[in-house]
Amino acid sequence: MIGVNRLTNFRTIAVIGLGYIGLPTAAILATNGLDVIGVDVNQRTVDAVNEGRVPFVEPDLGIHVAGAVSQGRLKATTETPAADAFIVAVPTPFTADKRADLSYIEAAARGIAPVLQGGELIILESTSPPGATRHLGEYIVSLRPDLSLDGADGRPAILLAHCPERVLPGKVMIELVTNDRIVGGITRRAADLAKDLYAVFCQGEILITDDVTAEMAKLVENSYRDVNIAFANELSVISEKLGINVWELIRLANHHPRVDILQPGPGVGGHCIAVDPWFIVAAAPAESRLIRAARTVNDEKPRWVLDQVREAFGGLPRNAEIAVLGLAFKANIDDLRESPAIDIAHGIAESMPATRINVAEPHIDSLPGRLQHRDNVRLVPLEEAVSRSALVVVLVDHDAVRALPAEALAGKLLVDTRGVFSS
Ligand code: SAJ
Repeated sequence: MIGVNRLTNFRTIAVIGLGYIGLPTAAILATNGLDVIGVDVNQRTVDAVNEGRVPFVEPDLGIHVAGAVSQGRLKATTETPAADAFIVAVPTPFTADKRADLSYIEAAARGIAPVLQGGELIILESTSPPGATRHLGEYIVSLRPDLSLDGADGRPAILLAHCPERVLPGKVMIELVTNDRIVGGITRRAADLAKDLYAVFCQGEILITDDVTAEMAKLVENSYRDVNIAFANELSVISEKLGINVWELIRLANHHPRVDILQPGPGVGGHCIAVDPWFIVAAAPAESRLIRAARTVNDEKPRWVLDQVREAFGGLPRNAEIAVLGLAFKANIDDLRESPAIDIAHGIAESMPATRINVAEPHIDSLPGRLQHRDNVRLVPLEEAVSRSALVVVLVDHDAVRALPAEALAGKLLVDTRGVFSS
């Protein structure tokens, strides 16, 4: 039970969801001396963690997980155990009408509710629409009417807080420690306790606010980035029309002391930036005009890239092959979620069924479902993809792609959505 000082407050932490955020958080809490039980519905994930392995690519995470497991501080299970604090880090996908799907959060709540005694801290880390933390708390209390969110009617309180994760995939183990953290409590006591827990490993500032402001802060950060990427993507389309090099244009404009334009790409992918702005749009549809427009600009970019590819291919012999470099949603990771590169590769394969498409993605062993069943698509090593093909489409600026020698590309047509060879 929750006591007075930090070390006795939190002996056992349950982390619900051992994905890209939950597992790093579990590992870092464990390597900082807490007993952590990771919970996941996927038995293979649970088995991997118990063997000290990480079922996805994230630099430096492996060493943390292996160390925590070998010290006996980190265990994984499919059943939610009793704990002093619970960190919920499950997906919040969006529905067909672009609203947040809270079903994973509710499933986590159904696991937590039976093991509560009152006094536990429950932190929602999943990126959430405004009101989700309160919804989680009220949902748990509806399952456990003997508890409350504020000690009302003498019922023991459970302490609900939202602490959005803001780490960058690929740099998670560094940013978990160094980023500032926002902690929004349904009550001040919940926020204070959550701050204590994050202080175990977070060296950044831990900033306290209410639950809805914390939820919005996370959504606003990603929308800010989305709007700025949309600006860069729009510039790339305008530059193409004007016959100028967008990377040179941005590089020059960024010499101004108050201008810092981001980089265009094939579109915006990942589970965060392509999704979170919609949660704001859903909460305030009439008012979110710029946020919605940015989403539309970024969502339309893959279609524009596909048109570029088809135009470039038009001038080649009919038996020419196409290389597609990269499928991940950004450089040096294996995450294919919401990846515009997959949409583009799929669009190329579908619209040119007689053309062999040589996909190179150094971070995966087999093609994802949407590309697997297309007869004209093959996953091949990078060098082979380039050497076989007359048209090279760069979709991800992986280090391995950047390292390709200029001679390998000599004489080939290039659609370079990342400016790897064109900037
Ligand atoms: N992208 C561009 N041009 C750029 C920057 C990014 O096209 O100049 C594209 C990327 O290729 C990728 C997408 O945008 O497809 C998103 O990549 P990202 O690196 O901007 O962000 P994520 O999705 O990996 O992580 C973001 C981060 N949010 C912010 O930087 C505000 C991270 O800090 C969050 O923790 C994460 O979302 C999250 O989980 O919400």
